Amino acid sequence: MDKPVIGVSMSRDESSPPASPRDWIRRTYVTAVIGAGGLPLLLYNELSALELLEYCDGLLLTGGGDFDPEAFGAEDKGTDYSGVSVARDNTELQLIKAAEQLQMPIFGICRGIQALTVAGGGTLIQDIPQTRPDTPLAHSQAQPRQETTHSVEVDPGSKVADLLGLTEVLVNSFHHQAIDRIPSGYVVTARAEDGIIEAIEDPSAAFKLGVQWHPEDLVGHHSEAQNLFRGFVKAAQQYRERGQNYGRASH
Ligand SMILES: [Mn+2]
Repeated sequence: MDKPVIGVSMSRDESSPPASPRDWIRRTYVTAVIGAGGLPLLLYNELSALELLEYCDGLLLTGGGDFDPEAFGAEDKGTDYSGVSVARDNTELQLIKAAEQLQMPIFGICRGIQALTVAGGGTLIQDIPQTRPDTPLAHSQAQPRQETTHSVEVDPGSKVADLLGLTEVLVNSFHHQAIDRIPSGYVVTARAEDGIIEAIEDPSAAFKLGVQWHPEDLVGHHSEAQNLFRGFVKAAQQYRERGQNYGRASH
């Protein structure tokens, strides 16, 4: 049986001086997609990667460094500039736009939920410790990636609750930014107990959602994490079966 192809965005190392220029990815994204029955296609940070999207049935937006605040019309108020890659920002924003036009399933993780936010005209809290010094939660945990450290309350009627099979879930947390203004077309479907937004989805789409935690690192440790990838890959399979992949039709 042919597998749905999942386009997976990559990090770009913009370290200066660039000792060894590279686009890279943490392997757990790849293994989580494979484990859910998908075939990952790594999307490098050049605009020609948009041409690869026609071979894809789903778009996975991975974690990584901060967006340039200019991308959402803000002044820098605590962005980690060492993590900013304008090439990555631009590539991902165009990938999202193209995937939206195709009505292709999209799943955003950590920076990925923030990418969906910026693409949808929302804004970001640029630094949680600076903006919310009162929060008792450590959203940048020091524990290993597969360990859960805070809980998230999930909207019972949401797709993310349906996939998780839970309305409260323990998550890992590796972010110092979060959604501020909600992007148009989305609803908030999960929050941490301090109110920080932890999931959004577009209720009008077959599969267009983002989570602020890192389920790819919880696969194999917490069964509900794999369910998010299964649901995403299943939606990609349905997209493929509907023949919405315009590339394949012309090859
Ligand atoms: Mn968090």
